[in-house]
Amino acid sequence: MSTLRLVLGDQLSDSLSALRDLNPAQDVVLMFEVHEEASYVPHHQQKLVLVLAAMRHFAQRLRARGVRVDYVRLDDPHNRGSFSAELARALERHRSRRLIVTHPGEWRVLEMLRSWPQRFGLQLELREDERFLCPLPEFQRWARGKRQLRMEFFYRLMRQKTGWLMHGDQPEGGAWNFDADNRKPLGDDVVPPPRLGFAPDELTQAVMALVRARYGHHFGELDTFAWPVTREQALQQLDAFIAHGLPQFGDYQDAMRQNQDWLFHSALSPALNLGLLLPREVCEAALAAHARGAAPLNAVEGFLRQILGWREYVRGIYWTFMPEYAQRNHLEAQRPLPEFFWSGQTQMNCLRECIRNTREHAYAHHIQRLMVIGNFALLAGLDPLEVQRWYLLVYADAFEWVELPNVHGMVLHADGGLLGSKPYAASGAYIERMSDYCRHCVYQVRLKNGPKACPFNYLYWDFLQRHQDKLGGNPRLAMPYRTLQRLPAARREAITQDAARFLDSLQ
Ligand code: FAD
Ligand code: DLZ
Ligand code: SF4
Repeated sequence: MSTLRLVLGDQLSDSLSALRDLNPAQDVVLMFEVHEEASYVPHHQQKLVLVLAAMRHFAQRLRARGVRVDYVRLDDPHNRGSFSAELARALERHRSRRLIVTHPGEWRVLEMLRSWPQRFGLQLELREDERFLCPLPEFQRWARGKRQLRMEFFYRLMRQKTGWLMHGDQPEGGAWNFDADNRKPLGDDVVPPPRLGFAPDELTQAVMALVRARYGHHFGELDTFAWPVTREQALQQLDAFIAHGLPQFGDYQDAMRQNQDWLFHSALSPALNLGLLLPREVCEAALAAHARGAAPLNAVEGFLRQILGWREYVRGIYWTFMPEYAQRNHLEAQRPLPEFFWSGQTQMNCLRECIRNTREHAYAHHIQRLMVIGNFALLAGLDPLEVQRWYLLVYADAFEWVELPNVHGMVLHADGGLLGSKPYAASGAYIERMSDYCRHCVYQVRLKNGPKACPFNYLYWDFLQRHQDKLGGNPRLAMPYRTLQRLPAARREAITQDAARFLDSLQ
């Protein structure tokens, strides 16, 4: 009897555990394009093209290796539209009851897979996703019994485990992190490298036509699609980043500039999350650049921290605390998402610019996601479920295991401080320091109150006032709370009124 091996849309890696020990003479790889996955949230059109085009190219790659692939296309007239229904059809076609799958990236899909043995009388082998650097049991051993989890300590452990940037048991350069060096605003004379875009080939163009026809009403532009959809392209993008982006990645990691959508960021997250690149090889490429003197320590450490640290950490949090994690709303935020999250039509230039970027490329870099859009969602008290859904559908790299902890934990503090010790709340001064957005804005960032004042300014203090009971005792917020206590009553009143006026105007 043949063994069926299901490969999901974000499992496009040669080394996938579900493909290990595959017998090409007997086994069949199943891949399904299904409407349910395209629409459980209405993904950005570029994200749909990315996933489907990468799946089709991966199927070609497997076939070229002599693997039998049973691939169901979205426009197949017999397509029943969901993983479960397509599996049922495949079981009839192949008269097999043995299925191997690698652990999926989403709780919803895991639950679905777990229902299959009983539903279909199936022998299911669920294999660990070995593409990550920290196996889940290892993360869970580390997390067990800890009252607070902190990325920094997890990251140090991972540095010791891998030996990356280590001299014996000491970190290279004498410090675990160089964040203080990594907060330079981008001077007008600094020119970031151009994006390495990939012109869609025939296969990708066919997917673009399909997505336009079926999902043309989804958020986002499609004509600007230029993501890598094959491993070869992803490797080219990695090489380009190592040569042109990495050397200044650290310095300008937190910077933002009007009409500059990529800066020194790698834009590798979609390729990483689909499995076209593995985190180990990406980290090793950066380490090799450092070893040959082509990238400084602050850049390479900063980059490593994102992948070896944050990426692995948020995955551990997701799988340790789901499904209850998704329901948390520590700050009891309930405001609906304002319309401008879709249209981009707001007078706040920083938000307008980050949403434009998101519409055009299904991409925004970390500080845009965290300190502009996320900061606004936090200060305005937007409903975590609505915010989470938005982030999940607008970004090409968004898969729930990585997106949800970033939104609920890092941005909204909805998890009550499990992922990070304090909310990343900031006033307009932060955005002014790290970008040129305020130069192009109708609001005045130096004004604290009144109709012309930057809304981030009064929203910031109003947020702290509103949540004094939950956040007032946080030692990392002691300084702003001391400043708040010292504000005259009239100023505090003006803050409350300005914030109420502004927030009411969002409806
Ligand atoms: P670079 O700046 O070049 O960083 C290198 C790599 O580090 C990234 O490719 C990514 O794999 C990893 N990385 C960096 N920061 C994080 C992080 N906080 N968590 C996990 N990995 C990280 N990242 C996703 O991959 N998918 C998401 O759905 C996603 N949603 C986010 C939502 C919010 C609210 C925030 C604040 C962050 C989110 N991130 C997400 C993390 C981060 O913003 C993106 O990984 C990054 O912007 C991708 O661009 P890049 O490849 O140019 O990153
Ligand atoms: C995101 C996505 C989309 C849009 N379409 C498909 C698909 O048609 N077939 C498929 O196998 N996977 C798709 N995916 C990715 C899945 O939703 C993914 O497996 C889950 O998000 C779990 O990470
Ligand atoms: Fe954003 Fe305020 Fe600056 Fe305008 S003034 S760009 S709203 S931070």
